[in-house]
Amino acid sequence: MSEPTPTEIIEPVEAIQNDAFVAVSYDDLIPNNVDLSSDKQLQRALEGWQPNYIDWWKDMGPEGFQNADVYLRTAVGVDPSGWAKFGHVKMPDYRWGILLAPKEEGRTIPCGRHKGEPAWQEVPGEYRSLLRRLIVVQGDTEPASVEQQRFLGATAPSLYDMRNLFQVNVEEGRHLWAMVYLLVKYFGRDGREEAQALLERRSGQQDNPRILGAFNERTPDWLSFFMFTYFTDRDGKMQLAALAQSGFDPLSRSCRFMLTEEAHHLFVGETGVGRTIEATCLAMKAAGITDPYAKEAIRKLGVIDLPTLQKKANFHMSVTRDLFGSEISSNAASAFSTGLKGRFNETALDDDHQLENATYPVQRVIDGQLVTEEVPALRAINSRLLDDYIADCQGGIDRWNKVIEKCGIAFRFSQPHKGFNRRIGEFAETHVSPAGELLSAQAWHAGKSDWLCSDEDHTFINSLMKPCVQPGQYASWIAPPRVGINNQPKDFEYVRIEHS
Ligand code: BYC
Repeated sequence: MSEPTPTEIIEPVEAIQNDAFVAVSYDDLIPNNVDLSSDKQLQRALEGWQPNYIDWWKDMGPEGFQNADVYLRTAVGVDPSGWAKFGHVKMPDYRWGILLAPKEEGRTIPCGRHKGEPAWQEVPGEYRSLLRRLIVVQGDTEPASVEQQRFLGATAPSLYDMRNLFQVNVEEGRHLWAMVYLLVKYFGRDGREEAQALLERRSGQQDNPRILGAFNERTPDWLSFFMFTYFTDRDGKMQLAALAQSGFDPLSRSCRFMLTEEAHHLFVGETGVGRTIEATCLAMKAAGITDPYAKEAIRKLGVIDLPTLQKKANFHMSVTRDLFGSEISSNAASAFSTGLKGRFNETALDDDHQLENATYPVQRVIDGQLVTEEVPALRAINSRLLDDYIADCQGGIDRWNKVIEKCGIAFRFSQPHKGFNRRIGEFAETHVSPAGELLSAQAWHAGKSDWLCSDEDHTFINSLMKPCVQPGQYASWIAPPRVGINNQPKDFEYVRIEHS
């Protein structure tokens, strides 16, 4: 899979409809395409937040590589046909900016009780706190992921991968800027306080953790990073796509542009896991091993056996499914019927977009049985987005399976049952196997190490995490990419680390 072009990237979310090129002003301290210099009060407030952001980046951003020159992509416009430029940059000098997709003249609210009314250009007063909460939750995930990944530079399997990590990190930083802009511009004093609090919560910290569960988990190794960028960034894609349908137009425009950046993160995840699988399959083939469960023999080759990769994927899939909230949720019903958050591909769906009388099938556990129940569709909005997410995950999994099939190995990756290893929602109180059987606590504990990585698996994965920083070299457990970033040659020096 070569890196998608911006046009491919935005297709699934019909993101930027307007062809008008909206250049980004790099003359201002804060690059932007929102004419920031015309609003001095806002400009001052954001320029006041900026040094705190840089302090946070230096404290909690990539550890040890702040002086390295990294081949980064910076947005220079929001036009799908040419919005980014590439060049070596030190990360703290990255020009984090405020970028909104172009305004669609005449846009109307796509869903809920205000459907068809002109999209809001200011915060609708009666929905202020719900809207602020959605923006804060979205914003909180961005610095959280940077914090989770901050130690990975030291064990990068190649300069190519190290560069991709840092690209993802700076763009998550930019996504934080996107939400902070909305808070500071539209929510006055409490918006400024929330913007500050976004820099104060810390992933995994007991006293002041990040808001959502998965963002307090550790990302201890590169395999976790690739799984995270495939599965958890995909929650980002789905949630941003739903927020891109917001009746609050500035949020919609922010999310539409964020989606173009998100596509690269998904690419990093899909190809990272795919290259790991490829290295395993090729090493097995060269050694004449056909049994994917010959764990010890496979691990001796310096690659990760496929069943362990499935276990790792099981963890990331289940933790990420929790990010959709409870399947049946009155919060989600309010967000939809107020018009603040739509569904995935809202405008393309063929229904009344109000759902007052509609139902949606939700899987639940009732009296110790798995049942599918028709639930009022408004209350099942999270469940529907989760189903859309699970369907969206399958494409990459199918492509991974093709790699294995090509090598003639009898193993296929699959998604565990929706209820597997859940902490939030309908299945939080039950144990469900990957195959979808309801289990006693005892049976769950007996099977757990077959379904999720054990300490021993983690120790093995960790033992492979040795840095590989010569241009063009790759660690044993991961295959080189097919194509370089921006078509650079195989031995390109993506990160110049001599000064870091
Ligand atoms: N952990 O009715 P409920 C991304 C809370 S990822 C902890 O079940 P609701 C990215 C919930 O906050 C996308 N708490 O769910 C990816 C609520 O608390 P309050 C991020 C949880 O409200 C990779 C209570 O439980 N964006 O961008 O319908 C790298 C009851 O809530 C969790 C968004 O999520 C949890 N997993 O939906 C970088 C979009 N789940 O408010 C970035 C914005 C629920 O009663 N957020 N709770 O104190 C939302 O749309 C909603 O807040 C949620 C929750 C979908 C997350």
